[in-house]
Amino acid sequence: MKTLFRNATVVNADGSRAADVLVCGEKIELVAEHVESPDARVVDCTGLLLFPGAIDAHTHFDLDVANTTTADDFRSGGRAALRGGTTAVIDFACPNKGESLQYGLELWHKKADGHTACDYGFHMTIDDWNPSIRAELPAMIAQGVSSFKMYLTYPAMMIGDGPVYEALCALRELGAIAGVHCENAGVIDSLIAARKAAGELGPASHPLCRPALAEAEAVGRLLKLAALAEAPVVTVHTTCVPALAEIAAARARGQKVYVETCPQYLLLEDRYYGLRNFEGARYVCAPPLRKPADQARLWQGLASGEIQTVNTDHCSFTLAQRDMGRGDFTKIPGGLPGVETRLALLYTYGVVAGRITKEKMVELLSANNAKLYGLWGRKGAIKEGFDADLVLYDPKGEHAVRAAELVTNVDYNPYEGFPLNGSIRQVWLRGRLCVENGTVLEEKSGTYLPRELPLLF
Ligand code: DUC
Ligand code: ZN
Repeated sequence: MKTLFRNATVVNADGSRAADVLVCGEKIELVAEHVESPDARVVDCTGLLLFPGAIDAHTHFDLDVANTTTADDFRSGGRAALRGGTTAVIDFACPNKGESLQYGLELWHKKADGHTACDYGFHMTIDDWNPSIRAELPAMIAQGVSSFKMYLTYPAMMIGDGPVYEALCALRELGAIAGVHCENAGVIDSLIAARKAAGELGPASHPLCRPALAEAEAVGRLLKLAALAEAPVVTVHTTCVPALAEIAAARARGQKVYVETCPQYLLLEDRYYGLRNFEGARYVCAPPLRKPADQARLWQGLASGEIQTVNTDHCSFTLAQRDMGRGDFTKIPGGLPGVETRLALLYTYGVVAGRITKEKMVELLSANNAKLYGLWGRKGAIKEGFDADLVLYDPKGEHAVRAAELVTNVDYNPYEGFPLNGSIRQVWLRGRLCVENGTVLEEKSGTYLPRELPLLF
């Protein structure tokens, strides 16, 4: 079965062009100024932008956090992703300390296989470090897991500086890469104890206990560990001015550092934690939302190329789940929904606002994630031989984010009421029409993506 996308503006990271795109089966067969294919069904793309399917390389579906489980599992999360123009997610498989990586990988396959609407791969969390975990790394890579996650905070996850250094050495030897959550655990604990002692137990205390400098300290330390290990590394959900200064210093030393940020750090502010009636709880995530000056610096970092990817850290909880933290802000489960709104937010507040070009948006959402996470050649561009993952975006019109219209499994949205420019008309996954005008047509069309080693750039 062939499909011909006619008269599109095809947007890739390396340029845009007016073109026709011929899809045969799951793959893009031809991109050219004018294509004739009499047996193909034709999709008229006049006036539409054609983006490669976005990749969200930072989601947490069906994850146990703080005595509860994220509101979105692979069913609802995959559906929300696809509806938002994200045709592939890379979720974090997360064994508990004491469990093998293989156990964690199989558990995540059970959660996802057979009922995910978008394609999916897994990063593996290293929250324990010993000879048997080290010995499992090649088997993970053989099963398509070429990226790993480590934490410099959270007692249940962190492994300490020595093990982080050793793991970075091991991953460098294997050609894999780690993304690291950078916040200083000791400083956070100390600040939390002080707030509790002062009886300051509401959400307004949350950002005060996780200051920008505590993130920057951990970023700086990680980058020195990575320098010692001679390893490339990713700083995930990077939020602030001082963290970017540490990254610039490491690059000046000659290090390879890849930087991820998220829409919430570009668009939402720490003053929201002070909202009345416990509304601040809706925004609890780690690291926390920062200040307008940090937002401006992040946008500048996107435009300048200092930041390579925008992913969501989608980790959703309902308002009832958030209520678990009434009376103790440390018990509010942390994380925000985002997988369904990322593309339209970046288009509106990045491209239409003149902060980034549409080609840069595709680089941040699709191409760089594909390269860094071993999917390039299949995902991340509208090019011959790549998967036919296509988003037809109509730049005309305006609407607003409304939680009630979204399929993400939460009863609020942190961007409620934010105006959006344009809308997603259709989403195609490997040559199949899966979303049309907001309706998800295919619920289980996603397949597991075994990934190659990172393509360092
Ligand atoms: N931060 C969050 O806010 N949620 C999930 C994990 C994380 O690092
Ligand atoms: Zn995360």
